[in-house]
Amino acid sequence: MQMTMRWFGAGGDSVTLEQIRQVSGVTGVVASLYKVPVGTIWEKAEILGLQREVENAGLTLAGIESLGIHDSIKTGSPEREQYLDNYIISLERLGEAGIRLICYNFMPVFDWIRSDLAKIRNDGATAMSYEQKIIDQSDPYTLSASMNRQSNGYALAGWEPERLHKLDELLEKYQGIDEEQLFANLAYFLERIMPTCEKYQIKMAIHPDDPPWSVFGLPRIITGKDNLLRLIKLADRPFNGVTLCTGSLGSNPGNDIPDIIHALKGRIHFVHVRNVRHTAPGNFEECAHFSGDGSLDMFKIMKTLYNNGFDGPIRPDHGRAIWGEIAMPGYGLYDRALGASYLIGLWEAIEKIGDIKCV
Ligand code: DNO
Repeated sequence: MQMTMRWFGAGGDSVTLEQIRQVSGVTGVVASLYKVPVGTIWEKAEILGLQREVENAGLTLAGIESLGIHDSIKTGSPEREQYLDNYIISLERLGEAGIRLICYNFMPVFDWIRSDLAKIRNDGATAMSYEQKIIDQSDPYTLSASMNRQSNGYALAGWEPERLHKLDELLEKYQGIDEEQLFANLAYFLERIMPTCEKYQIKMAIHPDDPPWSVFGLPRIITGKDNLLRLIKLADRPFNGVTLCTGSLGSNPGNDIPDIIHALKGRIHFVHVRNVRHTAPGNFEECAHFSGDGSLDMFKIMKTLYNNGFDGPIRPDHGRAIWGEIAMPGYGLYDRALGASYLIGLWEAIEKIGDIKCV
């Protein structure tokens, strides 16, 4: 297991690589070329520049989060061939640079969705939360404006204003795309990229939909065990895998995370670990990582990963905003560093306990 943190790049993040380097046990970051619009071919020099910057700080670039998928690929429109070619060229360049892990998602239009990016908690910290009623009373335009207003001035990954200013056009493209069609388009994408992934040994790790249910009538398919198994079968090859995001999947209380880990054995290539608290059906609040603060059993999750032989990169996921830190919502240094330390502690204990059967 390699403990990593997400880094949004110099100028795009309040957290520096030097700070990440000082979180004990963290040896790598996952990052992206955030300024490159989704669909554009990645320049080799920029990939190498990012890698050099990370390595100069004493860390490794453990993977790319994310290499975004253009909406034409998700909707299966005729321009997708061009965008698939672009994606493959970017993959080849990443592969040549030694990158072996790509996190991506197949969510239509929006990435992760929250109704509140700074809900005040009992401990005085703030955290992101989701209330279905607020979303139902909203619309994609109001929500997108509200998310960006609450971003503390940072560009939120997946909510790029330049992409969302064409929201009408984008939503229009998804007319008539249902879950079956989205699965078919995902299958086509995987079929096209798998030979390149195999050539360069690049593990593709799809991120679950967050939250894992349909929002604004748009289809969402990476939602739980059955659909994850279906995704695996779309291209039943080792490089077609999953980012197990405990918080995204776990916001649906019906998703049993340890059971999903067992079911996906060998196909979990990357893990985002965070806890989440279920507050009412369809509602949840983000919280501190440790089990006592939320609804998930973090020990059991880590133990199940260990038992199933997981040995890839893990990262703490969204944290609370604590100690007065102003950062991109969910991505401050302090609570994620606490989260990383907690997860490293769990892992050390699990490794030392070895085979004692407690889960
Ligand atoms: C949110 C993240 C997601 C994730 C993408 C992967 O904080 O977990 O934005 O990076 O969905 O493509």
